[in-house]
Amino acid sequence: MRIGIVCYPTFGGSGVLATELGKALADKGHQVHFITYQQPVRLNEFNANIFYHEVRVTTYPLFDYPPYETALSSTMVDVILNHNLDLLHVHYAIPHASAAYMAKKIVEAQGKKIPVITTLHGTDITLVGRDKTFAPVVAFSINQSDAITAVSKNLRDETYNIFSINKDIEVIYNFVDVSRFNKKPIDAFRKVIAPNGERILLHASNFRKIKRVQDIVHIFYEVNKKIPSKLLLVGDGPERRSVEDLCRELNVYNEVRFVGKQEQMEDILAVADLFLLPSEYESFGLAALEAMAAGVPLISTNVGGLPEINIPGETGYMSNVGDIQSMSNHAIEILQDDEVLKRFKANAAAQAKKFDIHTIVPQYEALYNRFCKCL
Ligand code: GMT
Repeated sequence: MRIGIVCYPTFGGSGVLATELGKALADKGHQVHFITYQQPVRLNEFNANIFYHEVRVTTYPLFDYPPYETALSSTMVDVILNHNLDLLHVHYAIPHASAAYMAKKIVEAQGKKIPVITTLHGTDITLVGRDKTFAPVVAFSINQSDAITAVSKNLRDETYNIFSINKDIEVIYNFVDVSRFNKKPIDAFRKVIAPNGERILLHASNFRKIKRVQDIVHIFYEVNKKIPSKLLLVGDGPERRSVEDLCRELNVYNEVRFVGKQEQMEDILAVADLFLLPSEYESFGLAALEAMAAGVPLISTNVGGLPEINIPGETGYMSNVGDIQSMSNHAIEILQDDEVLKRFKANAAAQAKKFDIHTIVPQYEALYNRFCKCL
């Protein structure tokens, strides 16, 4: 099958998921065409079945806002026609679903039919998508998609609550390549981070407000009073400065390492003991699933799709948003005893297997097949 994948090429969960999906499909013999404004960060290996088409936006003095969506639709048209695509799979509704609708209509006028599948990822619905600036276009273009998927039951339900959607939304969960994350820790790396065998707490995100990274510092502050520990913060974003300030204020800066954006998450996760995700909302929590695949238990909030992956008392614990005390207590409970930690680690790894790439990718293929007569 010849599949066009449209996504954000950045470290965000939707881009990571879309890229991993494209790579997995290419490994299975499909021809995959990525259409984005930049090479996706996880597209870091050569594969003869993978093609990359850059969306270039022409600048012109008249344009205070260069029309990216128009350039994206035009690139889609070019790729659909010149590579005879069988379907377009767009990740994150804004502006990918409406750009795909436009491209579909343009090629239709030239006699080419192409199904469009839209995967909803989270903030494209619950945060940005519902904003009045975008909502009518988002709702229309979702309804015009030939198939719609959401990454959790919660996101499916939220989409029905927020928009008037007259089609089925199929749930296809985020996935992880369990074999990739099942790695032995690199001793030298662990020693650099925790020279005296301290427990390692980890968080990875885009440091947006919705992630509540400040809560992590407060939780770490409480844990560190009781258990010798270090905090590794992976990623970067708008809240980074304020998080650093808080670390200094609480006098834990020397126990915290900001390692910035990282591609080799499997090596970092291999040395971690606990993953913290105290988000305000999380449609699924792909970063947490990757952690669990590496055998790292999860302390999270109980919002969005997180209850669909985190089993309290087994793979970790869940608390209300902002309940730092509860999250700290749970973290201490897991970390203070070697045997307890070992049990939680094993459970986390076992739970991640339910979301393995080999289970979930065939669900996308089955969906494609329903809309494609080419196989
Ligand atoms: O988490 C982010 O802010 C990035 C965002 C994205 O779309 O790039 O992630 C969303 O999609 C991921 C992949 O489906 C989900 O695992 C994340 O939970 C979701 N983030 C939110 O809902 C906040």
